[in-house]
Parts: sequence; C-alpha cells; structure tokens
Amino acid sequence: MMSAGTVIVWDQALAWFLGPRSAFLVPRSGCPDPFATGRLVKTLRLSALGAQPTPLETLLGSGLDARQFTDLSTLTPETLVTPNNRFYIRTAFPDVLDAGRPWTIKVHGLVRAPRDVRLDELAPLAVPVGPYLMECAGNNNPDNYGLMSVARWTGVPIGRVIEQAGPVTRGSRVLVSGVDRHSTSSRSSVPGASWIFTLDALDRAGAILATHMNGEPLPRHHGFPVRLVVPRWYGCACIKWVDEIALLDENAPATSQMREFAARTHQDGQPALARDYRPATIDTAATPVRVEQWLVDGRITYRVVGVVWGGEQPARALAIRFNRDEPFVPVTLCPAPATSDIWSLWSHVWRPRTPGRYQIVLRVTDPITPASRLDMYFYLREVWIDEV
Ligand SMILES: Nc1nc2c(c(=O)[nH]1)N[C@H]1C(S)=C(S)[C@@H](COP(=O)(O)O)O[C@H]1N2
Ligand SMILES: [Mo]
Repeated sequence: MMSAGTVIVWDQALAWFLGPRSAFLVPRSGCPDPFATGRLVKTLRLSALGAQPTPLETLLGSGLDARQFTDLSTLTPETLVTPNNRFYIRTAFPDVLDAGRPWTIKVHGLVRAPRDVRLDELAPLAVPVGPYLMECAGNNNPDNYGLMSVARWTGVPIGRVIEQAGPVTRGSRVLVSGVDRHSTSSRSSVPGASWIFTLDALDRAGAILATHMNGEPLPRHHGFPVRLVVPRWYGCACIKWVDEIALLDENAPATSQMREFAARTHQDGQPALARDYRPATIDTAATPVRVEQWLVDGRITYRVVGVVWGGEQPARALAIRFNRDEPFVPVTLCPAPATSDIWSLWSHVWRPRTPGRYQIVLRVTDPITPASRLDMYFYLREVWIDEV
C-alpha cells in the first residue's frame, strides 16, 4: 500500500510534469473532482433580494457604526486565515482613546487581591492559539455575510489572570469590559462594551486576552493593545480595548451590550440578569460564497462553493436546496471538515434545469446538531442563472 507521503510526492511530480492545471487532475485529498476535465467559464455574484452591493475590505463609517466586510467569495483552501487588513471590523478604534499610554486592566470585585494588572506583566505569558473564526452576531448582510473572518491569535488565558486575583468562589460571574467612548454618537448601537460570563464558560472555551493577531500586535481597530477572544462565541462577546475584569455575584444584571444583542444571540426575550443568558455560541451554519460556471465535457455545469462553520463539533451532514419547490439534496463534505474552530470549504455540483433566479439555503441533516440560524434560513443567498 502507498503511504500518504508517497501520494503527495507522486502528486507533486505529476503536477510538475503536467503544469499548473494538473492540480485538478490528481486530488490531494482523495476526494473525486467532477471538474477535473472542465474549464472555468465565469464566477457568478451571489446576493439576495434587497441587498445593497457593499464595498468589501475597506473601512466604512466611523466609531460604533464603522464596518469592514471580509470578501468571502475568494476563499480557497490556501486562504482560510484572513490577513489582518482584510479581517472584518465592527466598531472602529475609539478616537478619544490613548492606547500608547501604559495599559492596565483593573481586576476587582469578588477577589481577594484586587489590583490594576499591567499589560507588560501579562505580555510574557502570551502563547499562540488558534486559528479561530470570529463572527459578528449581526452578520446579516446577504450581499456578503462578510462580518466573519479567521485569525491566529496570541494571548494569555483569561483564567490565569482571574486565578492570580484569587476569586472568592468558583461560582462567580466575570464581567469583561472595554473602552467604548467615541466622539460621535452612534445611529444604531448602544455605547459600552461589556459581557458577563461564568468562569467555567471562559475556561471551557479557552478564552484569551489577546495581544497579537496573525503574529502582529493587534491592529488598533481590532482592540489594540488587548482584547478578549472567546473561541466559538459571537464577536459581541469578544470585547476590544479591555480595561476591566470584575467578579460579580449570581444576581449581576445583564450589561447593555448583552441586552442589545439578546435577539442576535438567540436568547429568550431580553433577560434582566446575566445568569439567564445562554452562552452566545455560534451554532453550525453554512452559506454559499460563490457559484462558478464550468464547461465539463461540453456541458454547462455549475459549482457552488461555500463555507460551513460554527458548532461544537465539525459539521458532518449538510443538505442544500436551490428553490422552495425543490427538495434538499445532500452536500458531499469531502474532505470532511476536521475542526469547527474555523470555517471549512465545501462544493456542490449543480445542473439547474431552467434559467432564472435561485434562492440557495442549507441545512444540517443530523437531528442532534443545533443550527438555530440555518433553521430560519438566515444565510439565504440568491443567484441569477442565465444559461443552462
Ligand atoms: N470595546 C468594544 N469591543 C467590542 C465591540 C465594541 O463595539 N466595543 N464590538 C463587539 C462586536 S459586536 C464584534 S462583532 C467584535 C468585532 O471585532 P473586530 O472588529 O475585531 O472584528 O468586537 C466586539 N468587541
Ligand atoms: Mo458584532
């Protein structure tokens, strides 16, 4: 039997012999490639009815209303980690903040040793983690769904910082709070960024106080000099410009940020107390990112390329539907997603019968995987097919 190593060497030798296009002929992954003998004709735009075409990967607006959308349509297996300048932005660097001054985080509340922790004490403890995906709970623009990106993070487990302060009980809630003062007021957001977690939830998620992103110091719009990263939770919990950690009791009221994001993090109503919020974790979700038109053996064939992300476990079974009156059909996940820490690419062969507008949705087909957003067709996308 050939080892995996042999296959790769053979693959590379053949690729060298046949030139760049041969990469398609010998799939590295062992997955069949129905487009191996085809020619890519064009790539179609995905959007959805009513979506305004939005400039991507450029900073729009300022303060709390600032946004930068990552372009998901270009994702390939080689570009699954988003470069810092293309990473999505929700809320720009607070223009009244002096991040150059020596930074401290006030650790206080139900701890034996409250104090101001200097960032330069923490920096030597930082370790690389990830890559992890981050998604804004308000990632709802069907033009792009681009409030979502992946980075490799470097930071200090927040649990260590809390342990050092000596929590009075393990049952405490942890408030993490960041600077959120902007010189202009927001049209759509409540200022004041803070989230309350249980100690266990932070530990279980592997939450870190991050100082670096993709090997560089945090860019200022991403929380310089220090932000919280809670893997698998929505971005609204990933507080930027962290300057306070407070241990609170059972009856701590929810923060304004938690209330503002209650619907988007799938809470029951808008609970008054932090303890009545469920973890703001990302369920399994999937969306197409582009539709390619190919000519395969003289026949027009479409290739729908998409991402699947979220969930505690890697997604195992997805199905796709192209119109309300058509059935869901299985998506072959090959190679099978190895992790849910980041997104994974999938693709699907599609031969629409007639030209026209198609509305593409996905769903998870195993009954035990929570997929609250897919269940409501949150990431629906439309494509216009003019040739079949
Ligand atoms: N201080 C502060 N932290 C914040 C926010 C904020 O407005 N202020 N927005 C949150 C939200 S809603 C998201 S989605 C993420 C976005 O992080 P990014 O801009 O680095 O992508 O930051 C979170 N942390
Ligand atoms: Mo967000």
